[in-house]
Amino acid sequence: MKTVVLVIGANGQLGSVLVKALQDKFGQNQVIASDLFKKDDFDGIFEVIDALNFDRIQDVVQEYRVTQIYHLAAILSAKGEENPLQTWDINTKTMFNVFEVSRLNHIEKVFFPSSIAVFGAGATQDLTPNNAYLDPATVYGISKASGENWGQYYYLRYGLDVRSIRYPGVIGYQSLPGGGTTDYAVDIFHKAVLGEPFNCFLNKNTTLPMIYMDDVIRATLELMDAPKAQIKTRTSYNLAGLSFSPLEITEEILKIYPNFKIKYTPDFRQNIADKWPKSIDDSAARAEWGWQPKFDLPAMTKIMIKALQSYYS
Ligand code: AKB
Repeated sequence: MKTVVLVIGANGQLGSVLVKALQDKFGQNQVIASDLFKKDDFDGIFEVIDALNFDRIQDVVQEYRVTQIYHLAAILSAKGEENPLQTWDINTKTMFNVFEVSRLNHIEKVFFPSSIAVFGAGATQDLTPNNAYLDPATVYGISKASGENWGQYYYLRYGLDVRSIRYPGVIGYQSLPGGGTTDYAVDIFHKAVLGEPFNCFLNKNTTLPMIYMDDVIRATLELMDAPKAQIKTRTSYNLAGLSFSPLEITEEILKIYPNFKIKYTPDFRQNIADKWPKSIDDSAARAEWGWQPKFDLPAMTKIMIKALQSYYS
């Protein structure tokens, strides 16, 4: 059967880059991008979908004979704390809509992103294992921990092939993050290239797991391509790219912009970051579907700065 992919949340930081990667892989006519509105510069097939609307998702799935769904829409960790009950509603209702539409329409594979936000104070922070205790302290984290388990439930109960990765903070030049605790690590590059000082909302020694965009896109496609028999982890896979603190990324930036200035004004996001892992044990992803990250901090910094220099010039 011809692969037809529906991406829900295609305007987001990851979605906008993933859609292009999927178009390159399957062809533009086999990728349906969707979000609450269409961006003017979007190239390809686009359908407006509010993922809270079950019927609308199902209509698009049936119209295009969709075979795979990537459900990327969610309210992230920091933004989600502004209105906890609404965040829970949106994150879980959209997730159930996607799982139910997928079950009822015999979708071949579903990608449900989870996050390092599923971990809380009960998990060891260094090389956090895949099966660590999950006691998330944000609504986003609770919704992702629950979503992972629902994904496994749909797999065990209905045979729906749901696959999932616990994303670290994603860093790329193509798009901006929105509402996360790791967003600083993208903003800092924009400020450096613009020659502006940066006010960091985390303190300088807050080490968090991050990943460069090319690595995370490749990881997502590799997981979705892996033979079903190799996917033994049906909740979600830990995925490591690199880990660094605001101080360490600043030191890299200073090698290129020696006059770059940063100050630290920790806010409520510091409390969120303090409960997250510092580094991730992703040995299950490595063993079961061959995951290998390629980008370290110096390489990523050079690419980010070069790309943003040409964007702003
Ligand atoms: C966030 O900071 O909320 C996200 C995430 C780690 O899932 N980037």
